[in-house]
Amino acid sequence: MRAPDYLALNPEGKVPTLVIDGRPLTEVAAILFYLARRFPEAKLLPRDDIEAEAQALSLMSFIASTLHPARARGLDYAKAVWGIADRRLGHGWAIGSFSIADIHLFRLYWRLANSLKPPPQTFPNLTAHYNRVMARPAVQKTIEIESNVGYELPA
Ligand SMILES: N[C@@H](CCC(=O)N[C@@H](CS)C(=O)NCC(=O)O)C(=O)O
Repeated sequence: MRAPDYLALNPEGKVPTLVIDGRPLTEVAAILFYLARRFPEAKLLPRDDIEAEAQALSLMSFIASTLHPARARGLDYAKAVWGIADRRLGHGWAIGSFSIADIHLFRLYWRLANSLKPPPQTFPNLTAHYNRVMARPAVQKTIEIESNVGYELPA
């Protein structure tokens, strides 16, 4: 990620970057938005419901700006902001039906769950959400592919 070729695509030297016909698109939230709109048959973002779309963007902005970098601000801060996410999530999917906001949230919580390993009752809604997402065949397939290429969680 520090190689000049990669920095030309993403000057921040971070992942992910999606290259669309040679043009780089960075930031998880933007990539998920692109994929949802590019493949509408996957039904990952409702159409014609401005408020639901805005709620998805709201949660993804919170995830990217607050949850994702939380560990760097210490464990107490991370616990506090993940607690906010847990309460905000409640019992169902992030915006009513399964969407890109659930994918973004799951991916970050998956890292937390498998590195810090908080007891399930610490974030009960996130734990239930994690289990529901993990049960999806596409997620199982992705995890299998990642395991086969030796993906390792950051410490
Ligand atoms: N705001 C970016 C954050 C991207 C980010 O922090 N990626 C991490 C991996 S999850 C990374 O590339 N870390 C390696 C590094 O910082 O060197 C997004 O939401 O896509």
